[in-house]
Amino acid sequence: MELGNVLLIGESGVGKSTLINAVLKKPETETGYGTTGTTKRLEIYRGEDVPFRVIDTIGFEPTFFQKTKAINAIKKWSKESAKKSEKKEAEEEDNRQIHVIWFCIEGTRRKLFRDSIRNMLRATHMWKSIPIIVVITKSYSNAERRENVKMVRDAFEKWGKTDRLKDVIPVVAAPFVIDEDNIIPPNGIDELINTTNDLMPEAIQLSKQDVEAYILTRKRAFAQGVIATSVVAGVTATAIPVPIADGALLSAIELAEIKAVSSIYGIKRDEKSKIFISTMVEVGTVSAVARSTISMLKTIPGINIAASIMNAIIGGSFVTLIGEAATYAFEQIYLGNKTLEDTDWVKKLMETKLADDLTVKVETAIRSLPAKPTVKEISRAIGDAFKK
Ligand SMILES: Nc1nc2c(ncn2[C@@H]2O[C@H](COP(=O)(O)OP(=O)(O)OP(=O)(O)O)[C@@H](O)[C@H]2O)c(=O)[nH]1
Ligand SMILES: [Mg+2]
Repeated sequence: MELGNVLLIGESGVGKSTLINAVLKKPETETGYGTTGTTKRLEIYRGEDVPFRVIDTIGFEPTFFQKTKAINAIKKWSKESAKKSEKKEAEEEDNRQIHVIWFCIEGTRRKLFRDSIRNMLRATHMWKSIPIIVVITKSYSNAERRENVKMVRDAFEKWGKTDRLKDVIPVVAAPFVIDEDNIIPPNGIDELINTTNDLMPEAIQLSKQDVEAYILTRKRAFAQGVIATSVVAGVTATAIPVPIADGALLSAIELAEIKAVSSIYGIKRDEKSKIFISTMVEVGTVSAVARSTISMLKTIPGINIAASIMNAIIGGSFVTLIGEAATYAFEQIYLGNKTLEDTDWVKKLMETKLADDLTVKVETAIRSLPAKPTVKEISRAIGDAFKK
């Protein structure tokens, strides 16, 4: 497939690599492009099922010299292809025209917005007809989003470049853990994918349907990320030599997890979603089914490990199971197959999941662990056991 090209610029540490990982499914770096000069300045990524590659500039530092070097590498990359296609060589890879530029700025450093934007505009003036999307990374604060967007728009106006600005998108590219009971999930990536797809040449654009399907796979990946983060919190909280009486220890973590997953699927915070979510937490922590599952797991025959480790594995497994149930439930709502009013349905869904083969998963996790496992090792073992 012919691919479009997105040029990604932004100073070191703003979150370019994290953004690429959020947007692209199974990102891989392309090899065989660079001559030695360019390989150090560019990293080119492509992913599955998406019609564009992303060109990450390395060393796009504040100094003019560094920026020039980074930009020259891109110019060279583009030109090389022009030469090649003149010679009718490398026909399958000759499309090196930039279609969109993503300007990355960091939401938490708004004092720098105006100067960063000017720097990026200057650096990319040779692509002056190419549309720009400003990506405001690390947009953890909802309250600041609107004002940040406005500041970006004002900056473009001030530098007289409003016509180049296609969109300003605040994003969170990886889960941000404020506290074990407060996780901010990825956000804004779907809009970025949509807008970028729209700016690709028509011949390679994904259809509305395909872009929706692609976004759904990204949402699933984000939910997995939230689950992995929550599992670490769950394992940490339960790795204490006190028996879990009723799973109540986990309810704060599970609540944060379910809320984060719900937000990935665009579920609004209101009375209905509150009831739906608390139903899930209740079944997953203090219900009769949860209790009997916990006591059953604690007495798996033939297992002899420290009570604290057993607790941690059970805790982490519950968090995983509930995260997976939440992913499924909110996806069904997102797709319009279910509604937030279907609380009986979700209750049953949770109960069925709990009654399922949790024992096998817990056993698998236990057997793969060393004698004195760390939180990280336990969390990974649980993740692997659930993947099977
Ligand atoms: N939790 C969270 N962390 C983020 C996010 N975006 C960036 N970070 C963190 O910010 C730091 C820098 O992010 P990178 O993606 O490496 O930034 P970069 O722009 O690629 O940096 P260079 O490669 O040095 O130019 C890392 O510790 C990331 O984990 C985000 O959306 N969520
Ligand atoms: Mg990077």
